[in-house]
Amino acid sequence: MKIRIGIIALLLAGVASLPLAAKPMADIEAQKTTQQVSHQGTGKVVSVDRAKLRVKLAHEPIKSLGWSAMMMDFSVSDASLLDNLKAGDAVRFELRQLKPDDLVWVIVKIERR
Ligand SMILES: [Cu+2]
Repeated sequence: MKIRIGIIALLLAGVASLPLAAKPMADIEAQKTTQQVSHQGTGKVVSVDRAKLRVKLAHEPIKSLGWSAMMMDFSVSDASLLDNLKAGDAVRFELRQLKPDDLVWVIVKIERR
């Protein structure tokens, strides 16, 4: 009798704790993925400013952002992204916002193509 009650208690504890532990985590993950939208672009390096962590690109249109082709400066999320870049390189890159409603798009990935 005691054993059976113990098993039932264990089962109830397991059933009760699973959804409680799992659901908030799932919600947090869902929020992260919706906030971290990224956009892909291609273009050419015009200049690299390693001190300011910036790169000037002549980028092709980025349809997902409604941007036409233009020349502009981008900040990079990490100095190492600029390591192998020089003026004239054809590149593909990925943009993300640091904060959800930020208007500033930062390069989080860039590679020669
Ligand atoms: Cu632009």
